[in-house]
Amino acid sequence: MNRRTFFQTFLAGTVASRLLPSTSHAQTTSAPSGPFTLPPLPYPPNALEPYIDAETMTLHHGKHHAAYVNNLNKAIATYPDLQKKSAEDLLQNLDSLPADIRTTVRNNAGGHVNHSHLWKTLKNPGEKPSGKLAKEIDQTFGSYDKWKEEMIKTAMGVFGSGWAWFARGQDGKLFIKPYPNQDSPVMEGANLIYGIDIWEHAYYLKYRNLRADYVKACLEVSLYSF
Ligand code: MN3
Repeated sequence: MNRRTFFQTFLAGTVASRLLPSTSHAQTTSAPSGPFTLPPLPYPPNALEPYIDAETMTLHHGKHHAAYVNNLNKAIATYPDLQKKSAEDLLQNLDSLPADIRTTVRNNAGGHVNHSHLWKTLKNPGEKPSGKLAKEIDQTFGSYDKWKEEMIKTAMGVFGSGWAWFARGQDGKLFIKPYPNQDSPVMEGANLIYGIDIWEHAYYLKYRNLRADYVKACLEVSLYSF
């Protein structure tokens, strides 16, 4: 089954109804229903086993990511103008936001953007970069293995919760950098390519304190060639 067929089958299946926020739930919760919504996982939660376990995926997507979306909607509930903006737009213009919601938007729009990208880049089995990006990685980091080393070093160096991001800056150059909390390269106008989530919610159920094993596992289930 190729990825597309798989995705279609998955959407048609009962798993989808458990992952997609149901209308009845939206009606009974006090969280505003929009404008931001939780994107469905593009695969079943067990698709990345044994590297990333189904329970972690279910909680990470259905609880943690959902909370960022709900909290972002709540923060802008009384600001109709902000509801028309994209999450990326909000992150790139934090200084222009009302001071009382600035930090909440930074954390939750960041969480929404970072995770929306993360789900799309995970796939089992992982693929190595190909084409133009592979060449650029060789030119920028020396080789794919050196790039991998740099990702691992950056991910291991994050103190507390945060991310290791591989992204393309506004100047067109590739870079790898650590970000605290839910900060995102998007805040600097960069384009996300691939991130490793270093919050304990992303790995603690399966990996406990063994962050290095989790980071290596991420690199096994990652799709870079998009
Ligand atoms: Mn996370």
